[in-house]
Amino acid sequence: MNPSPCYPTLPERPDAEMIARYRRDGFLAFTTALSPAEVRAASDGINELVRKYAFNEERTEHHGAKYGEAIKNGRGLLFKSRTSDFHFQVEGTYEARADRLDELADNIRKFQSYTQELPIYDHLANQHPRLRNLVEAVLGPGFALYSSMALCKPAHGGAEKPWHQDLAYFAVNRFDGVCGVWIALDPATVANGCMHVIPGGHRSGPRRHEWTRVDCEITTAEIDPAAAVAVELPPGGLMIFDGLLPHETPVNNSGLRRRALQFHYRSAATQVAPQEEYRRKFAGPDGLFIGCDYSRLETTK
Ligand SMILES: O=C(O)CCC(=O)C(=O)O
Repeated sequence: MNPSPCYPTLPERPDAEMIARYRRDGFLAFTTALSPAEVRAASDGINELVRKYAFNEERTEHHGAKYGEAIKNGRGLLFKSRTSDFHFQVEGTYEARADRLDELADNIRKFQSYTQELPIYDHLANQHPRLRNLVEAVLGPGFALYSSMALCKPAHGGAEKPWHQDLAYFAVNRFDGVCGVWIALDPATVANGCMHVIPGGHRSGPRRHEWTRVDCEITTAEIDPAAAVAVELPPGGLMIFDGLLPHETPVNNSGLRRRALQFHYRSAATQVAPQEEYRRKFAGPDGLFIGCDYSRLETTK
């Protein structure tokens, strides 16, 4: 597989050549974007939030109860805040114990809605000047944070996130105004499950997704793995990508965990849409929805 070329440093403002490349390829990657201190604070923050919420007074729920035990990425204990939307999911194969919270922090699969939990996450998502300039260059002024979701891939088996387009999940009224920012907190390599993308794949529009035993993923026939490139990044490296770019991260079979933060943004012109409107837009030639249909999962459980 070809490695993807990265720019060395996230500049004060991206230049026209970078933005043209983003429009053509659907992504840009920078080897250095965060300072080592920001990386350390963001990574330590994961342990801090695990110590705060795991096995405390906040609710715990089994993810599978909602999304179906049959789906690999739906398994794993879920810890939720009582006072905010923040929650995190433990890797499905890991047995969480209240007396091993740092070990538990190394076995988290997913963190969600975390930007207001610690100042470092608010800083990175909403205030980091170079990051804001990058998102503004892509989406235009007046963009807004749409979601914060981090996948942490534990060593020795952290689950894959199969090929998908993020807009298969996001109910919005237009598809040209969403981007994701993915930030490595550990070295992200092919061995521990770095990002893989199909350059230019965003330009073909929505692709058909289906539920498999692992997750909601693009139908195999609609992905050419030979066209994929791996985006390896050191801690503090960053990738920005279009909401329609097909991407995946493989299983982490290495001995090194792979934590990453992720923020998604929408342009000022992009609004959250009613489900019916969104489903009519993220549709195949027959007019039927081809995104991630949770109602189908509920009925096929
Ligand atoms: O960080 C990862 O492993 C994958 C993230 C991703 O593709 C997603 O959350 O949509």
